[in-house]
Amino acid sequence: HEADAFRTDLMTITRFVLNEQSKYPESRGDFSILLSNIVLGCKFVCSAVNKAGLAKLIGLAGETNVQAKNDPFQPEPALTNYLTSLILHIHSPFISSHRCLFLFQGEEQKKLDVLSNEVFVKAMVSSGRTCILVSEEDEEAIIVEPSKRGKYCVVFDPLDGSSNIDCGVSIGTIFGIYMIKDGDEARLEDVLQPGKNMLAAGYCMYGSSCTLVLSTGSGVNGFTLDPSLGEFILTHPDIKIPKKGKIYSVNEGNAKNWDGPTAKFVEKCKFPTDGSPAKSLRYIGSMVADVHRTLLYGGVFLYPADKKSPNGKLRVLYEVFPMSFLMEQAGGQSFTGKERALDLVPKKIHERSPIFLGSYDDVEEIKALYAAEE
Ligand code: AHM
Ligand code: MG
Repeated sequence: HEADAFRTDLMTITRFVLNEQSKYPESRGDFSILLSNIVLGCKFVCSAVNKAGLAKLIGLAGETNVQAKNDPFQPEPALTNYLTSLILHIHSPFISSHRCLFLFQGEEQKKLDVLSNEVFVKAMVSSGRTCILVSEEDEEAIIVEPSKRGKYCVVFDPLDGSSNIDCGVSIGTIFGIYMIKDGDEARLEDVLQPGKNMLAAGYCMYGSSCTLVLSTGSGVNGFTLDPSLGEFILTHPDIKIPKKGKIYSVNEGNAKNWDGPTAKFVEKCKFPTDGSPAKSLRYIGSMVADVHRTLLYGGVFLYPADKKSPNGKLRVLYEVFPMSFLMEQAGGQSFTGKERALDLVPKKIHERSPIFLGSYDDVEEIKALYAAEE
């Protein structure tokens, strides 16, 4: 009756986090509350992302969309009504449905990232457990007003992979959590800390299923959203990345501007000289999806420096650090071309860094190529 037990005794993310919490008798549950608000944000974004494709049709019903009027495809009024009610169905304690509809209308579709940001900021502030928030969408850090302050700093990219939004390809949310001693004295320096000081990190991928991957510093666990329950269920306990992989993942369109070690590494992936088989190339262009595959199947994901962008593209605080934290917790490595990524000390909240992360042995090879260069 193993199968029965599996179906009826579900390890939800809430139960999982409470179990973890019970290991620390002195804990007052603040972290669990913060995390449940992050989970709520992810569920909201997931629901919005799933409806985004339909939102284009809704745009046809509205008066504001110029493009739509010239569109030869005009849906039946009944269909339009049905879709409108579907979109209006997005209930949230944070945003009125009217606002949602506006954000979803035709030309405004890209605003999904703005909507996601609003949801996350509000979920974080209303948790009463945060003091500083850094979002990829906001130029300045948000210092939470004193009456709602707690001791956690959250850095996040509410909807990463913007180029994939309009074509329905996987996108995701990335987050990292720091803790400070005294929330009352929150300062910007509290988030300008090396990634190794993070308490927890994770991402949620809005793909063929909605998957949340989390580390609180003792391994990595993956949860899948069961839409019928509205709960994330533990589906990938204790994820370990294969020691060596068969896949490399990089935007090769930038190859002409790469530095020597990056170019040599990719060349070796395609034309190995040690008798091993050539690696396959997989590149989605959504960091969450590319890293998720790397974590499960092994291999290496890189966004290196190039002549045009000497610091690469990806942001240290809410892209490089959380993903590096997860990689190390899963037994892999993460390297900037100069040092262990988690040792980096950011000077600015939106700072960028080159990044090479994935299977231990593959990153070891990259490190050797950079060492040989010196
Ligand atoms: P974004 O913040 O505009 O979404 O950019 C971040 C994304 C990452 O998800 C992805 O790894 C990378 O940009 C892909 O960049 P490129 O299109 O240059 O290959
Ligand atoms: Mg991003």
